[in-house]
Amino acid sequence: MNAHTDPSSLYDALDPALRFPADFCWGVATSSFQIEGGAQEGGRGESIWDRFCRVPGAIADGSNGDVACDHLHRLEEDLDLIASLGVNTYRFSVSWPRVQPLGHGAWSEQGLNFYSRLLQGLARRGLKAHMTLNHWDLPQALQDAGGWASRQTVEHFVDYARGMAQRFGNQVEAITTHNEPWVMAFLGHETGIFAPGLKDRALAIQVSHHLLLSHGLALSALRADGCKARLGIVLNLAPMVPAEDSPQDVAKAHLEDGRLLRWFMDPIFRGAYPQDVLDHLGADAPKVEEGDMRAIAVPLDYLGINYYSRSVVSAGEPFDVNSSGLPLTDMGWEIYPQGLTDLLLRLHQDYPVPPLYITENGGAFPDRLADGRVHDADRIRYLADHIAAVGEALRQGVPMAGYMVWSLMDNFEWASGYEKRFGIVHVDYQSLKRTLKDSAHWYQQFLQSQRRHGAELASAQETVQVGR
Ligand code: IFM
Repeated sequence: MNAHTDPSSLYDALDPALRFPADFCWGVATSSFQIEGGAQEGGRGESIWDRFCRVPGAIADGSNGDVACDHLHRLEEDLDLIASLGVNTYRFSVSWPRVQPLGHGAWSEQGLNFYSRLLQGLARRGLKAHMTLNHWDLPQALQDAGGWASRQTVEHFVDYARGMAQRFGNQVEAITTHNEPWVMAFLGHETGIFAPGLKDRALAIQVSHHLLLSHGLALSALRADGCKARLGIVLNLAPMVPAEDSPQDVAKAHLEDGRLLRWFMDPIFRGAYPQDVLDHLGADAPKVEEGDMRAIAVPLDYLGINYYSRSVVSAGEPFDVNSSGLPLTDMGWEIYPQGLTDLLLRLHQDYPVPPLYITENGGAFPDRLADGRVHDADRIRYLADHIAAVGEALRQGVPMAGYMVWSLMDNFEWASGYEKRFGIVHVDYQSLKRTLKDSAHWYQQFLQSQRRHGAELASAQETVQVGR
């Protein structure tokens, strides 16, 4: 595709027959640490990511989240930007150390006030709020006391969740407990490439259990408190594809599927960890107390899925993504929209899933800002093809409720720093100026066409009723 194609013509890349329900949720997503900045302001406590960014070599470009996109000081401008896209939903996360600097005890009024202004600003613009409580930025004070490996953090999280829901539960459509527990547990505690940078498999497994437990306990507590928001969790999932049809590769793919997908889906929907993974873990299996599994398996109002790519698994040499012939994003991830349809169909078939949201989907590409434009045709193609993949799952009966682009704007991409750009809005990190990329214009037009279609549907229904 020509890199300078007019974005409006790319709407045709979607099957014109593909029209989503009028009440489908369309959004953009961000997270606190990746965009807010203002790290030392308003009494905000230190988070594990603040600390991790100071470890030499931990972040590719040596950067940190001190300023990030300066969203803290550009709230109104950013909310206008979100509204201008024509989405009906904004997914964001709360920085726990901003609202409760030590992770327990005293709350920060200034921190709470920021989210209060955020929610009022969304409401004024007619936008629904999907609020995530934990998108990785655990208060450092809790880490110092053992972090997610300690059951006390579970208790603190439940208190934090209750405090947030009591204050804001009636202003948000949905509350997500955790974003991507797999990442926090395993990249943070087994490979150590993410905060808090630990390398201990047994610890990582225990952390994953505590994240799940805190999710379940928080949901029950919020429901007992009468919280009206819809409650759920967000998992990062991918189909595991054996590199070869050999019994070894097939077995390895099944195990990796167990470690990524079934490790989280089974306890939530079946109340038990997958036995094959427990057997594989042996002495590293988590310590589970009486009642934990029941607590985890509380019903969800929705499940959020973050999808970026498939994983190709080999029992021998690691699979070389360059050999598959599929295009890659700037993260080196294969672009494979069919995997999203496959994943959604499989979840629907294997588990009694509630309404599903794609809470993150998008791609990093080597964007170039020139003459005030970013011609990110690759990202438009990526988004169009993945939205079509969601539409196909919906057509085949999967209860899809929404789709949110990752991300609203370029931001701090964790260990990759600011080098990888996922936004549909470009951020100049010197001036902090925001510029809509072609993909943002494309999304605007796509959503406009969805609204037109929704209006046509509504008027057709009216005609039918009047005619009766
Ligand atoms: O930027 C992250 C996000 O914080 C969580 N999901 C994956 C994104 C891209 O790596």
